[in-house]
Amino acid sequence: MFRFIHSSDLHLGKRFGQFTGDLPGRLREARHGVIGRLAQHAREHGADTILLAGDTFDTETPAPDVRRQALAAMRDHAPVRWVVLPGNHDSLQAAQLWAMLKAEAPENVILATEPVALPLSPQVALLPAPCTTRRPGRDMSEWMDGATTPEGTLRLGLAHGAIRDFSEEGATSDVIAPDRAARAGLDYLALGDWHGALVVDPRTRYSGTPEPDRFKHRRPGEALLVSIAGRSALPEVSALATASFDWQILDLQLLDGDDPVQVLEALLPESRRRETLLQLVATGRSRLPGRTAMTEAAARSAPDFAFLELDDSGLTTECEAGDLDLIDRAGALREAAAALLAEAESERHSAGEREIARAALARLFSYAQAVTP
Ligand SMILES: [Mn+2]
Repeated sequence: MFRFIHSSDLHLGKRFGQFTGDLPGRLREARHGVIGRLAQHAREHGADTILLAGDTFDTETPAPDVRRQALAAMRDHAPVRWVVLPGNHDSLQAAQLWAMLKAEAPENVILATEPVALPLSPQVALLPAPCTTRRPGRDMSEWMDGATTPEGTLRLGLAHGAIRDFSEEGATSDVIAPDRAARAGLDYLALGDWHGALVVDPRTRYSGTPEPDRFKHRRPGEALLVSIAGRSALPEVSALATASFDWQILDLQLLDGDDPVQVLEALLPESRRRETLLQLVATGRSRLPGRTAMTEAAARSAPDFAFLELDDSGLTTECEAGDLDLIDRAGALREAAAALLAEAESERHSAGEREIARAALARLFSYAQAVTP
């Protein structure tokens, strides 16, 4: 029985420049913390090896502290053994990075930088397919088909890149053959690149990133615990929870008659708000007062969360004369409100312009509410 952990896409050192305040630093630190969480799972489950299927580092030139502290953390968890594969973000083109890693790597860190069989034990051979450049433009796992390993040895593949339609960055030029495991007689093919866990076939999986870094995948961060009983056995795979932050997209669908504030508040998670990044996507229809109240409710709750963003660009505002009456019955304010409403709903304007008009109308509405005795 051989048992190991399959992970990928740690993206250590990622900057998260789209966020402000302390959050980028907290998210970066969480990625470093994954090293310890993976090692703890390895100890608890009796796995002695952790395969990292590429993009361990976010860039070809990670800051020295990112690189050195990652290696030190890995060393601290010996005898757990780490296998680090060059991905597309940290490809072999980053010659300086890999030279420094080679010089600094502790004994329990194996750099899988060459497409040659690596013995993980007398019974287990690892066939790595390191990315030579950011976009190799060919299937780096092809060599595995002809790789010879001793009779009876388990054959594990380790590769990084797109398969079929699954490319994290929308590129499809360097596609790994979806049936590579079968073609190369692999017992298991550990893939990286796609940031959500994904089963390609019983012997081929993407682990996804252990610490989510975007809203796209709607999956928690996880790593895979893989056990293989022998050459003919199918791998047994289970997911291990590894993330410290939750990234959630929540669909806020509003129907006529819904109270948008109630719908919003029922949707917000109760616990772990400080570790939760939320994207609320509002769709459907809402009246102007409800919409304004919902925006204000979201703004009131936002400080509880690591991040909370309300995207209401897909929400249609229903505005009746009575709603504009709440701003003013006549005069300059009323005229401005009517003009903004017309702009917010005009097909002649771009989505961005309509959004600005909508936001201005909502603001005008809330000012009017505030000054109404
Ligand atoms: Mn990646």
